[in-house]
Amino acid sequence: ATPKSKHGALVNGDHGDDTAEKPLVLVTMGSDSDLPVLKAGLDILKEFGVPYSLDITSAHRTPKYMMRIADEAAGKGIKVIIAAAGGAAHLPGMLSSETPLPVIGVPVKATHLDGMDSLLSIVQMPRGVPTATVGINNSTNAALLAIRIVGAFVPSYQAKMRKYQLEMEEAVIIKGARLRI
Ligand code: RP5
Repeated sequence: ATPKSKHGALVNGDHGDDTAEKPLVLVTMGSDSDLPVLKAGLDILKEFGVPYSLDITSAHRTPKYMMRIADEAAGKGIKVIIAAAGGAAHLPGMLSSETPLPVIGVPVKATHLDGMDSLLSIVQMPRGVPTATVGINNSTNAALLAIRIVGAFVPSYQAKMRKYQLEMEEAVIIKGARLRI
């Protein structure tokens, strides 16, 4: 079972002993119903070996806890926050208003508006409160962007990103070669 941090957040790579790495990325979401959308991104973070913590912080249901998490993240060594939310998706923007860290919002397709509501809620931030926004349900790109940000300061993560890009390129070229006549 994945252990819990001091605030109840789940931490990957944390085996409850002193060897556990401190999380560099905080992945949070408005509801546990967003978790399936985040799975692809969490798999990427695991693949790259980037330690992350996982939590639920709702802008509407747990506003005080959300603000506390935003206040404390940088001091805990977190470098990037990924925040997923659907519908009136205020979570990424509200976190961004309170933390100096980069925040990447993942718009979740959660209502009859097919994620357009979430996308517009996250992308249309007022000047001064930047919030990076990936495509609807695209937690893969949120994780890759977070790794690129961390990789700007950690050469080993940047090297893994370069390898990932080269492998992706090779895979497409091989597929094309199979189709070409
Ligand atoms: C948002 O409302 C959450 O991020 C979720 O995408 C959506 C629906 O939440 P639940 O009603 O499923 O908990 O706050």
